[in-house]
Amino acid sequence: MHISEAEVVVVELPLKFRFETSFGVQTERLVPLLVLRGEGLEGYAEGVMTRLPRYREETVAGALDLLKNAFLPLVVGRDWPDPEAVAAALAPFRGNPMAKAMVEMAFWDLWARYHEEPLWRLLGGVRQKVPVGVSLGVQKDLRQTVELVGKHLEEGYKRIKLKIKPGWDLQVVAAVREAYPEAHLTVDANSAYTLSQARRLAALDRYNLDYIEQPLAYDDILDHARLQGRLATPICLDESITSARSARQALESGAAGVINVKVARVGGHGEARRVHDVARAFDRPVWMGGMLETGVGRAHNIHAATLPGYVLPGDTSSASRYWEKDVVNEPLEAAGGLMPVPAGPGIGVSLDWAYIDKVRTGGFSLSG
Ligand code: OSB
Ligand code: MG
Repeated sequence: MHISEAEVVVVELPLKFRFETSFGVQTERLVPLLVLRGEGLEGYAEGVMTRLPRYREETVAGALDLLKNAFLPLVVGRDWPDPEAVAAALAPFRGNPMAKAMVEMAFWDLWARYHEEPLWRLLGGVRQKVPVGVSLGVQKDLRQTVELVGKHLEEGYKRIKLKIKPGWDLQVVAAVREAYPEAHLTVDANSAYTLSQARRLAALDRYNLDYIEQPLAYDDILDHARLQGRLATPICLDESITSARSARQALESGAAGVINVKVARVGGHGEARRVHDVARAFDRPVWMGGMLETGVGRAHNIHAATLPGYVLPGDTSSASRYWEKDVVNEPLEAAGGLMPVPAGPGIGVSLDWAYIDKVRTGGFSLSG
């Protein structure tokens, strides 16, 4: 199918909560949205890279430069047989999977709409509701944390993930575990520890966590394998998994027992599906992560999480937790810990242009 035009709109959205992790505090998101147009249709994607490189190396400014000067000039004005061909055209550029994912994911949406199919069906999904939990940032104190955990368990969320860092780890897990002995609990360190702190991390073993997410460096595999040798709790890798190859290496080396898949972190739906397939070949579970997405990225993630290997609850909780007002018209709300897949062709959401124009801070268009 033909791509005739691309439009990038950058919006700035205030978060409803202060999201503190080991790598910083987030109170808003700077979100580049991509619209691909062709055959009278539109496909959408959002960039999950951060303003500053605090999660992985990618930044919004870097992505905008690549999109404008390299990726979009290559894909606009041409015919594409399928999403794999678009991904293959971008593959010679090194790295930058999040920027590449914007193009690939928008094309998947456009492609699915062109075929009048929901995205999940083209991806090979097997369910129409996906199990979800929540990711809770570092709070002011233990009492507030326990209260917040209770609120989300009452709402039906199936797993609670607590952000930890040195000095905010054992005591918070102990307090939450004491209050909720049966809850599915996990922790996410976002690379705040080193292998020399293995004993402190091993002290988490007694709290019956489902897994410990990304304790060590954002680009590390080998030290995680060493650490896993000293932990009973499975390690879940997030930042370190940027491709099916890194997923294979993590599982082969024993660096991870679980993988957090983020479609945009690994370069798009094609690679996310290959990560999923690698994990299945190792008989390991995956779950769908999140990057505080708007309805655009959230809808993509929900569709991708319908594949059979997504057996653990993901981070794709209700959009209304994050935004007073979303950039899409459709509400994306979980009930009883299950997030329904948006219906209709493609990702099943439409843009609220009136709101987008209000929060827009920049952008550009390109036509072939
Ligand atoms: O490490 O999973 C992470 C948010 C931004 C960047 C990294 C992470 C997160 C989250 C929140 O944990 C996931 C979400 O609620 O979207
Ligand atoms: Mg994480």
